[in-house]
Amino acid sequence: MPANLPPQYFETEKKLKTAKTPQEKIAILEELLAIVPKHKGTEKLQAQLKSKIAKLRSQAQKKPVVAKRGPIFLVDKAGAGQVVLVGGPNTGKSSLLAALTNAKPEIADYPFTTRLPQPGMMPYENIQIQLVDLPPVTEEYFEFWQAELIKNADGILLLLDPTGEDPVGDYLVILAKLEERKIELVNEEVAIPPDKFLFQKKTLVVINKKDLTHEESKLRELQDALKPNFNPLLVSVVQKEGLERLKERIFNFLRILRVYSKIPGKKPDLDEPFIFRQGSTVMDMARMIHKDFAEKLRYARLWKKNDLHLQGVRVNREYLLQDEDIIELHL
Ligand SMILES: Nc1nc2c(ncn2[C@@H]2O[C@H](COP(=O)(O)OP(=O)(O)OP(=O)(O)O)[C@@H](O)[C@H]2O)c(=O)[nH]1
Ligand SMILES: [Mg+2]
Repeated sequence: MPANLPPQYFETEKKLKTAKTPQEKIAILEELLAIVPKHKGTEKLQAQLKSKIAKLRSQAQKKPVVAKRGPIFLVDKAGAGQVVLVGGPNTGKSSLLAALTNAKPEIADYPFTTRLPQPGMMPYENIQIQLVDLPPVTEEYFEFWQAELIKNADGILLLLDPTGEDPVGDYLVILAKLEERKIELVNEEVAIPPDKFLFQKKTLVVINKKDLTHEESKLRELQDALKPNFNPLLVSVVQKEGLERLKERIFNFLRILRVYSKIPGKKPDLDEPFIFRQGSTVMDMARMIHKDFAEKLRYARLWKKNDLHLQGVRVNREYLLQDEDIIELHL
């Protein structure tokens, strides 16, 4: 056991003894993982915590009947990124999933229409982004597995309805419920350190039902109540207003890079991009293709899909990839 753990670690660790369900244990272990300082001396401890979490997750999935607080539903990631739809009842989450993806969720004007997570694929230019519809979050209802899905996602789309009785109150309830599970919403610009990934979630706020929003003051009140630098997008899912802009915002906030691979002397395949996150380098691309490539890589040549001036310029292994780069690896 490394000596330099903060006192908070041992406080939290005590809770493990009294935790009963696998879900409770997972939550505590995740907390511990976040507390552990990230350096060489704690690598073993971090690995142990991660493997305990993985074991508990698979147990919980195999034996949903034993788990007192119910099963864990996880949705395998697909496409270039996974975005979960979070919001109160009737805010239009399922309507949005139906409008943007191939999925056919149940939509109705009563609350709790959605009971299980439902994924759908949203086409965006030459890639697909996965959206996952969830049951609503309310004061009384926020299942353990919903929080788990949110923590695992690449981003959150928070849907708000400004036509209800107390839109600001509904928003604050969601923030509070997420906070109970240690999830903090951050705006699109915040750079999240890797060890905070489970707990800080990039959030795009979408205010729906623009077509019914006639009370300017109520809308402004809701906008003012949002955390600073949340730049909400006003849409009407039913009238398909603002949806193209929304798709663009989803793509941008995921910080996706599409990179095309090119073989010397041949044309690149522009239909099948490799997907990276901002901050990836030519080395990461080589590693993804083959581990030998990463070792043997000497340099790369770069083309830009939309810039004819930059043709086959030589870049080094640390070159930071940009969206729509065309890369030829040289070993
Ligand atoms: N007027 C209007 N109605 C909308 C809009 N979007 C959704 N609705 C309606 O709002 C109701 C609820 O829509 P759903 O998509 O089922 O809402 P939800 O957020 O999935 O609801 P839960 O599954 O209960 O959490 C339905 O009657 C929709 O037709 C919109 O932009 N304008
Ligand atoms: Mg729904």
